[in-house]
Amino acid sequence: MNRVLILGIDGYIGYALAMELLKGGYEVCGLDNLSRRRLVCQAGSDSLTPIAEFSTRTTYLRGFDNYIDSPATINLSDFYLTERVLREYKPDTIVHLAEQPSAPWSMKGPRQCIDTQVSNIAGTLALLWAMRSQCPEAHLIKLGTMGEYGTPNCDIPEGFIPPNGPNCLIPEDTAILGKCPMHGLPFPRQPGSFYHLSKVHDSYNIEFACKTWDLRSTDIMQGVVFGLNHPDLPQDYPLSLTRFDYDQYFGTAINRFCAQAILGIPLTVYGTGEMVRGFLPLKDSIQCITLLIENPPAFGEYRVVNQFENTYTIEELATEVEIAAVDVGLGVAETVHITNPRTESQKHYYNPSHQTLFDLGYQPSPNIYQEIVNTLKVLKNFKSRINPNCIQPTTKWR
Ligand code: USQ
Repeated sequence: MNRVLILGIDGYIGYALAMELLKGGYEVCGLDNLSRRRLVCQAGSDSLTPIAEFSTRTTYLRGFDNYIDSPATINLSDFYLTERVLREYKPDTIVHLAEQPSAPWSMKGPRQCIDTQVSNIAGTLALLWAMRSQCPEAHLIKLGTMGEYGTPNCDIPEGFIPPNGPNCLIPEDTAILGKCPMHGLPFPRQPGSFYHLSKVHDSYNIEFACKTWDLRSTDIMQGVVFGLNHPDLPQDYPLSLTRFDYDQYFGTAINRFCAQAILGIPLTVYGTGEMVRGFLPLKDSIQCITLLIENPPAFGEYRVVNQFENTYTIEELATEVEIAAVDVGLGVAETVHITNPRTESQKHYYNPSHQTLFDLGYQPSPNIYQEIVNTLKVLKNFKSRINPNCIQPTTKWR
């Protein structure tokens, strides 16, 4: 039996992942400090999908007989509490999703920036120390981001640092740059926000803990996730639908475009819209994390996987949402190009590898267009919940 501890179980991915794992027969336990709800509220917004209170969600999860209760609302950076949870629960796998996930939030001002880096980095550090003392054999699956790489003018590899650190021998045929790209040296990083930087710092800390304490970890460089965890509106939706954010801080590109199309306001493509990113539907993210749970790295190994279905320009995706909006009867959605609030390359080379998950059996959703259609069909039931005042970007990088 694989006992999985989900950190950040109340979030967009965490809650959906918990339900899927429970349905799949895993024993699941989860923690959350409810910061996502709090920060989205501070941003003047709320989940577009109605979601139950956390205590109601916990009661619902208890209905699956393989859900294991734990002290629910703790801060990871509270080392002694985190250590106690690991001691009592003894997880085989820890899925760490419990971080502040927004780049624009981290660029809003000094308070948001410092909170982002302190809570993300300190939380992961406390977890690493607690794993070292309580469950050094567990597999840490840590949510990093494709944004750790930025947009370098070269191919982006995946890779691993084998047990015993970078000094161990690498077989000659794999020690060729490009084939075994992380043989001892992490790939150079060019993150584009203080949030993305927090994930880079995490990556270095995790890699160091694996090398030094023989922990094992998969660091997921995940692309931008979109969509919902159900293709249709489920009857018990306040319980079984995950949250969905669309505001300037916590909404991501496609999800924001969907909310804009439902409201009948222009889709906000930043700058020229030629930026390329890896994207994946939420259900693909869950499938990939499940595959990683099933296929842990060796003890002492630090493994990096790039997790996305495919790469797209933002402009292409806005066009997909425009077409889907007409198909679901929302009327014509218009796209506007607004001044890019971020400092980012708009026209750039982008060629990240993403073979590892395919080798593990990842079967991507055949059609992201259909995912967008399904998302719009469910979300249009909740049009009245969209607050148009929290959509336009006001936080600028410079
Ligand atoms: N963008 C627009 N219009 C919008 C919103 C975004 O053109 O209304 C553009 C941005 O300028 C950027 C791209 O879309 O070029 C992606 O932005 P995003 O807000 O969808 O995603 P990002 O800020 O990169 O962050 C999100 C998640 C983060 C995760 C990351 C993966 O919030 O937690 O780490 O996606 S990645 O983008 O691969 O770094």
